Amino acid sequence: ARTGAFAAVDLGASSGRVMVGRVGPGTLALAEAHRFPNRPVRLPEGLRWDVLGLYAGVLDGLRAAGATAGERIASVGIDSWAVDYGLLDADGALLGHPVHYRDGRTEGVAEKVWASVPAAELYTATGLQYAPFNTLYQLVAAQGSAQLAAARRLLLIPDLISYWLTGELGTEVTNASTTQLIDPRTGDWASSVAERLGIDLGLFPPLRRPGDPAGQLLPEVLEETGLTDPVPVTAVGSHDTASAVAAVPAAPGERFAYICTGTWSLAGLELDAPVLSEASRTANFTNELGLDGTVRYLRNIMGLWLLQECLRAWGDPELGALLREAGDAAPLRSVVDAADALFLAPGRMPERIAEACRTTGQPVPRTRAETTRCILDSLALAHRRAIADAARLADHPVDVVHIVGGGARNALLCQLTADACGLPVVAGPAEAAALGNVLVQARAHGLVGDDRAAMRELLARTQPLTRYEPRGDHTAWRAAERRLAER
Ligand code: ADP
Ligand code: LRH
Repeated sequence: ARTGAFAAVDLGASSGRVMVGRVGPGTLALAEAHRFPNRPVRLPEGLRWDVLGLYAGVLDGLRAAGATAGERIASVGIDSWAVDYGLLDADGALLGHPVHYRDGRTEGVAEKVWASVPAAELYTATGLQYAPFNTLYQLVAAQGSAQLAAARRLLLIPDLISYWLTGELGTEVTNASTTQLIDPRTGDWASSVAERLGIDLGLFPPLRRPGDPAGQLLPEVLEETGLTDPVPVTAVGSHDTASAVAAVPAAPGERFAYICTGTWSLAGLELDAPVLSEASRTANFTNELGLDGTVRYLRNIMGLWLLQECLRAWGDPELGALLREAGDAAPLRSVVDAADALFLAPGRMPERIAEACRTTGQPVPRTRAETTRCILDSLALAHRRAIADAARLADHPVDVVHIVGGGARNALLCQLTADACGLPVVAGPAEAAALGNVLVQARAHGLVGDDRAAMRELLARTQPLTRYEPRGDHTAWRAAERRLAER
């Protein structure tokens, strides 16, 4: 039987990795070839991504992937976090360092944008919730800068990596849908919005879709990685969350919600059409594009960022021990709004969480374990609210919650989410984005069928999953929810 080895480059906000997926009839196995930290750099002009460091990690990873596979790499796919981009000059060279979405440059930009295109109109035209880091606001913030004036091309991060690997230009559509410049009803550019805001859509290369061919590794890349010519690059759901949702191991016919938990928690539903109602807008739900014309209807929740930043402030203590202590700490003592953009910027996270507890009249966490418990309770509560709201706004009942991404490894978070939602949670795979990336490549190369449900069944059969049943007293979560709502 035919099998193939596919390399998935998956760049998360906290780490990058290159994984090798071996796919054949009834088999799907994933191995990590290389993992490297993703550490943003604070320059005098602001917070930037170390994109050259990441690209070096990609090249090292592709070399390791060749060794891990022990056979020819059939194709490479690239996904990363959303919204950010690099600009190319007229020679095709990168201009400066891509700006980090947590940089403060978009402060106050929204009001300016809404004066030209009212927020409600923007929502119907693009389906995106308001977030200060959406590419649209970043581009308006950059207007008048020397860099944007010199730019001839704009490449979203995975498209930039793809360009360096192949020399070919394209804009993958699932990630483009996070720019707030795509109409989710057509999957095409929202030209009138762009025009009214003075955003030049001509900067974006033509759209491509998951499964489209995206070039071949350049000779210098083959030399750097030791891979054997030819190695095609295949467009995947290049937004990491699109790839992760594609790899939710739902059973056929299951009415599921998903939570992609890593640096962020993205909690919501897979739908056939966007929900663009005013109620949906005010509830801050987004309609991003997924595989095969699906809509990822979800809310952004701050996610494990809250914990990552505390760990950084505490000098990186061992996570396992801290989670065990947090498990023994008093439940629901204090909660914060984990969907609040208040927590977006880096720095002073334990203090900011303490402040949020104090200003809402709740006990301030005294120890690291209590702070960690506060974060995990707050995330579980935000998960509960997002899933209940999504189900109501999309009129789409939910019987089971799938948790994928790094947070699926956090048993306490999974159990608390089951408790808060009052629903069973199926946790795993933790490397969902890489698996979705691999499966879309394998599908384009004829190794798995077209059917998304069949892809999910393959995942459910081959990937280790853990089930958490909801425990105990529901009223405590309802009370905590009310406590937050009242403030
Ligand atoms: P991203 O793709 O956004 O960089 P990941 O999906 O890799 O994020 O998830 C990273 C997070 O997963 C970490 O911040 C950590 O909280 C959590 N995590 C990873 N491994 C473990 C583990 N063994 N136990 C508990 N949590 C874990
Ligand atoms: C998660 C993610 C998320 C976006 C955020 C900027 O990695 O792609 O879906 O909202 O990064």
